[in-house]
Amino acid sequence: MKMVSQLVIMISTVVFVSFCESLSYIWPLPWNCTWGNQTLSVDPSLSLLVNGNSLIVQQAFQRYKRIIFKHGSNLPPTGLHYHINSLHIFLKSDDEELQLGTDESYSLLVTKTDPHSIVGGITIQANSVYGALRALETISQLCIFNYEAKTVEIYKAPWFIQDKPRFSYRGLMLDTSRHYYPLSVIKQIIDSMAYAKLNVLHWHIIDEESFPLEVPTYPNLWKGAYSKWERYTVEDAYEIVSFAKMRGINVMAEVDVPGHAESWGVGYPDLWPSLSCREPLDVSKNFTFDVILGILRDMRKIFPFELFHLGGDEVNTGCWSSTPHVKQWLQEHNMTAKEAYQYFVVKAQELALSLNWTPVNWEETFNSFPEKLNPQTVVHNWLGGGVCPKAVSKGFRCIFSNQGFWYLDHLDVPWDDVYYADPLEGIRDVFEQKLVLGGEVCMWGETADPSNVQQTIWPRAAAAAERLWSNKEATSSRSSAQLALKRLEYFRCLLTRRGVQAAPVKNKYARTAPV
Ligand code: CP6
Repeated sequence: MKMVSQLVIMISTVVFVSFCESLSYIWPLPWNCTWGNQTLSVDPSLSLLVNGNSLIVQQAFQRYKRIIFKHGSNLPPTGLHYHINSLHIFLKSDDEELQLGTDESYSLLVTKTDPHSIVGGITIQANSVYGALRALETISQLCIFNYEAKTVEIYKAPWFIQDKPRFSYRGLMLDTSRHYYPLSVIKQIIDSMAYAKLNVLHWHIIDEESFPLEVPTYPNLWKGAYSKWERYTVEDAYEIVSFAKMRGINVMAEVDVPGHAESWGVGYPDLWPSLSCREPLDVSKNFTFDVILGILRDMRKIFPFELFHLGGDEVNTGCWSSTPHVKQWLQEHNMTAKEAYQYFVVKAQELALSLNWTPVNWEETFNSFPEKLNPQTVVHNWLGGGVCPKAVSKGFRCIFSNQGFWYLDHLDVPWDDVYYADPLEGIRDVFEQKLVLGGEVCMWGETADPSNVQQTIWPRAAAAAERLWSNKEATSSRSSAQLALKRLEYFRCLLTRRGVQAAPVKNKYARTAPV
């Protein structure tokens, strides 16, 4: 901190102190910014000086250099102090552990080189390597290619930015059961998430339509894949998890039980109550829970993230009561079909907890039997009724995904409805607010595949990403909508420049002429 205060004193030409609404558009909006009126050029041989040995930071630096100098760059005019050729990163720790709540804050200083000091150029301070990654993203958004001079420039220097996430969980859900996505597409989605500072990929791998994941303990399960070419090996899944980690993104896997599991029975028909009742999974058989435990054990080796999603939504318990052997089992155990749903969910939770995972469940589980859920449970909202205020008032943690705002397959929801939805809506108590981990936009797969998935995700996912990252006060007044729109249009262009097929921002406001 001492160094930063010295550096701040160096800034003599600051003209603004505010929430970062300068003409260098950054998305999501940083918490605190000051800037000036100098133009600096960035040397294409920009070098990295970082303490510690983090491979993640070194590789991120190389990735961002490729982005920043994508168009090539002339050497900037030499001999000037208005010329940046080094980037210093000061890390408090080079530990690469990535979990919920890993510190992603950073401060960033961009100044002309001071001949009397080792600093000057670009300086990042961060508590963790992941804060440094967020800072690199911000820097890349400040770097602008000057098509006349053919150099990369930073306008409005000196910059001093202090930034941190508003929420620790900033997710995107991807459904690979309804349509299969090749690894290359998933990787591009992960890359694009990092551009918007999203940090959790919720991988809804399996559902009723297909079972694309290899499970070594029960090798027939992926007979439920659409084809041999539309499935993920254990190595593929590892590759996704490590690719995401390099970008500061956790992968939360989901095994949705007992509903949405029809595809499991393609390889193991005993999991179906009967041929006319193929889901929910057969609650009456021990085999069902053996298979769940086998899947979870195999997946535990792949997914180090502390959260694991057990689904629990849309369970048609009527299917159980109308199947003779299940009906008999219910009678023997003195259970209604509804109680069997509770029994199933709680049992699945116990299996996940035994593997040292924190269970996440869709909100119907909380709506049906809140007092039976493990107190560690994270309640995942999706219906429109506002479950998070209720869940946190009972001490549960919550993730916000209200389908009226944050379901990306609802194509009629405009970007500004996405933008102004808030995970803390209806929660006043500060302690209860802290139980809201954040939120997630959901890209269900019925109507999306590699041909349109990026256009469906972006730009609206970016609107949610800013809600989850930025200061609410700075981004929630309807009067600032015009400015948010301009920045979002700019971010959408940034995505397309980086090869992401983001759709145009559709807006109710008239587009203004270029300035
Ligand atoms: N699949 C699963 C789905 C949905 C859910 N779970 C879903 C339901 C309603 C809408 C969109 C998606 N397709 N497994 C609900 C959590 Cl509108």
